Amino acid sequence: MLYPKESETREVKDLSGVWEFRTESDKNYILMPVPASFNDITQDINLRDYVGRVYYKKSFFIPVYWKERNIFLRVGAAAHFSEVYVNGNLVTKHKGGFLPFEAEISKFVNYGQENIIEIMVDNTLTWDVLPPGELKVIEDEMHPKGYKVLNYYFDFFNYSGIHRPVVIYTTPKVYIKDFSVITELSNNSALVKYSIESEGNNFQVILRDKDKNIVAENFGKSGVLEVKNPKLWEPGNPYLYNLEIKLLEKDNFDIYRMDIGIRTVRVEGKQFLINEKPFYFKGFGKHEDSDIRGKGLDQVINIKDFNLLKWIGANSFRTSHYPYSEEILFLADQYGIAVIEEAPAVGLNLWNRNEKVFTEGRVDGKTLEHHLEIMRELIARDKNHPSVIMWSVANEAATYEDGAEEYFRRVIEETRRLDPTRPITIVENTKASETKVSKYVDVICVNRYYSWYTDSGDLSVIEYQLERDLREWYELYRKPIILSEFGADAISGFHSDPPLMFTEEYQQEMIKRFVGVLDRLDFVVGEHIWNFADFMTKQSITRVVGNKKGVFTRNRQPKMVAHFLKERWSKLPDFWEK
Ligand code: GCB
Repeated sequence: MLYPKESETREVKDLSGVWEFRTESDKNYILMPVPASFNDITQDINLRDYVGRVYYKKSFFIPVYWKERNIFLRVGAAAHFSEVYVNGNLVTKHKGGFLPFEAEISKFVNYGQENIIEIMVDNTLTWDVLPPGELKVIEDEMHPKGYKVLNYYFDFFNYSGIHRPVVIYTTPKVYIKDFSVITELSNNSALVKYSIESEGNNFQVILRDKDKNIVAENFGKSGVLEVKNPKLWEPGNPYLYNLEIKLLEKDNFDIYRMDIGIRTVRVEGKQFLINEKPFYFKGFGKHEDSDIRGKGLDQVINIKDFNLLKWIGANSFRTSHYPYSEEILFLADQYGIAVIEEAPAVGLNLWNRNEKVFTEGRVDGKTLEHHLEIMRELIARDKNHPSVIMWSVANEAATYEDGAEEYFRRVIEETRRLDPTRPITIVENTKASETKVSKYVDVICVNRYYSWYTDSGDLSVIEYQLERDLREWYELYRKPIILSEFGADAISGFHSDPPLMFTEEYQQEMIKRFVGVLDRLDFVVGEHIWNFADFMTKQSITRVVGNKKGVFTRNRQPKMVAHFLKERWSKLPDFWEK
């Protein structure tokens, strides 16, 4: 699925801005920004914690000359179920809150007149959407009749609404629907293999370097562009070429351009190779989360985040726990930050060994169908980003359950079929000997919180426990390992010596001890700290206005440990033979 971009043959009308908004039971509309989560915009606690349907509405105009074109309406993401109406006609529906969807609306619009778009968004979580949840009616003497709660088992607030831009764009009647590129290296040249999806037949494909010089050209619907002495894309040194695709048909002349990178990725033995060099992941699990905006796209925050990643010496992050916006991936391509892209499969775990998750009525065949569909949509959206170097199919699922094995075998097999070029991982928090799934993936990602959730407050256990644990993973699977989460809550401004939990000292000392172990283990190919910044969660007795494991505050200011990491990561190269 192509990102909507302007060219000589395409126009894009961005409907971002102020929309009218109401909840299902409310007759009156209020003003609501799009994109943004609706939760933190007003002073109304009922809206902050609202569960159910909401309606967004806006008017727009379509010029008469657009009659000659196809007109598409595209929603970047709306959490979690959506229906889109144009002038009262249902034009599309979508399930899942973190991927785009679109519909051709040419026959539903009034040319040269006002049009109305309405989007219904429902944030109720069920067991057949990812991430899952369930609306429970509580029937006991302590609660009034009909009292409901939305239960979910992931650790971030269920921000809701239209989170990414809504745009209208045009194409010629016959147009470039999609394309994909795969890059390969041989000696001093690179092969850029492309294929175009279109009803048209005559194409010209041109690859230009940064100075706009043509470096390769071809004419088929699919083909190979050969680049002599290619400049490669890699973390820290992200060279981008511009690919221009032209559909050369008289009445259907179409042009689409995208910056692409030439690079290879593969796993061999203990190593994660980018351009055949052993890469070491330094970075974070992140969130799309910021004050007031919630999960709404904000390029101010996004560019600040990339500047902070550069400042601290990070070279990668994981899109924990869902696909991030396309805008973020374009920035990752440009800043040279490698991305492990994760499916929104989080919360597939009830944290109670006596309660099965992979069972009929919870994570079952319907969930699997949706998960497979998500992998298709995700790969279709992001296959051409050089920054995306691995897929993560889930975070901390109950992979020790029997039902998890067949479920994830299917998800991983489908992911590999869709994209044989990128390694696949699943992020685990089980013991090495208990998971039934890690044998199917290429890279082992593990999350560990020694001295935090276990032996709370006792930093002295870290070295012993972590080393033993990681060695066991390597002995069993012989695959490269990334420590994909470790960290401690630290409330900015809380200090103590000796270090006590929740202080900046404790967070720093914990992270220091963890990375000390990683340095000794040659099969460990990366360290991702949990989390880049403090973020909002649902309210609970273990969360102090959200999760405070950020190395930066929610307002993107450094805590003590940020300086330690900056120092460490500036000395650790991106590529090295461990
Ligand atoms: C985890 C989860 C992450 C949580 C984190 C924590 O293992 O993957 O979503 O936020 O722990 O802080 O508890």
